[in-house]
Amino acid sequence: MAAVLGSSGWWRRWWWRGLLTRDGSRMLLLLLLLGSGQGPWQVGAGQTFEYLKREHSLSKPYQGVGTGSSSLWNLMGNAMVMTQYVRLTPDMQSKQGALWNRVPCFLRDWELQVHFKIHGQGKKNLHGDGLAIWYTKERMQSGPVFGNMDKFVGLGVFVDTYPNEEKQQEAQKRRYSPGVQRVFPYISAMVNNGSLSYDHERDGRPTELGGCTAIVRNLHYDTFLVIRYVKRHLTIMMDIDGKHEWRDCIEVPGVRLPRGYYFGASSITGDLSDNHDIISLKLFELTVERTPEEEKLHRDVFLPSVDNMKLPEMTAPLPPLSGLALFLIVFFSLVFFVFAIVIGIILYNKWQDQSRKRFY
Ligand SMILES: [Ca+2]
Repeated sequence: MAAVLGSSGWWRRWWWRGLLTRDGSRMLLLLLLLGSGQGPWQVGAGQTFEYLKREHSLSKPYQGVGTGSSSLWNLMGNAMVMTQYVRLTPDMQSKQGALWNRVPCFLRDWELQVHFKIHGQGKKNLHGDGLAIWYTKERMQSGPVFGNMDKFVGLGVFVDTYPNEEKQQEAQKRRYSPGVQRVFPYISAMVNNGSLSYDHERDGRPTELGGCTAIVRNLHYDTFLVIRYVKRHLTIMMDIDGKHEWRDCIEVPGVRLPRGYYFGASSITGDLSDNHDIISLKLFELTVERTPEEEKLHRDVFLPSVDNMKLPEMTAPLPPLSGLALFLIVFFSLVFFVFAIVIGIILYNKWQDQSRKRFY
């Protein structure tokens, strides 16, 4: 058993997942019965199947990474492909880099497993700034939010290694009220419809959906993050203690994300720096059953939003006009126009008649 489960990363991940499911023993039995090969695998209490989607995944030896239009993944800025990882930024000041999937994702329910490593020379709080994982409408747009554009449209998950807000408070000799301070490195999530700015000076506090402390720097074991999106439920978990267990970080129901967005990862360094490496990104399609009511509720959306959370400036666009509505508007406009011309002609003739009478 140990030989089977321990030999490849794939099995290990499944083994860990098995430990986490409520029905772990059943999962293990299933693994042993099915032997090796690709999914689908049944997870949990018989509701979910998973399939690895190669077109949205990245792993060694990174053959599909490059600049060409045939590449599955494109690099930006200072990002570099090495043999064991894709380095978003090196441990040097003022660098930024990104990695973007070229294929839009049209899955309704998915899970992204991120194997990453953040390490560098900097001692406590003298390193930065962290990395971000994206599921957004736009791709390959460099900017100030961990190397990506501000006012993005979609989901951003940030592994923030530098406490900007805390450092400012310290400089102003102010203290946090208890329960407000966040311990860094810190993972947080943000959903944006393109109207919100990420507040870098406050580490995204005004717009965060949730977050947790994640001590992830300079570790000698592998660190993972998983972003799961199932039935509009966003769950973020991490495996950063070297214990091969997923630990809860963020859970938000009612997250509406459109389909057809792109997965990406980005990072930035400023005065402080770190190596920000992506070792693998594995996207799984989750096949879940929906009741007819859920089917109705989970219809496609055109803009990202979060239920019961009034984010400032969040405004939905007017629904696009249907063909019939457009036809009726044009038709009645024309009728009105013709009617106005006819009235105009009649009035003009009457006025002419009257002025002629005045002459006689
Ligand atoms: Ca920060």
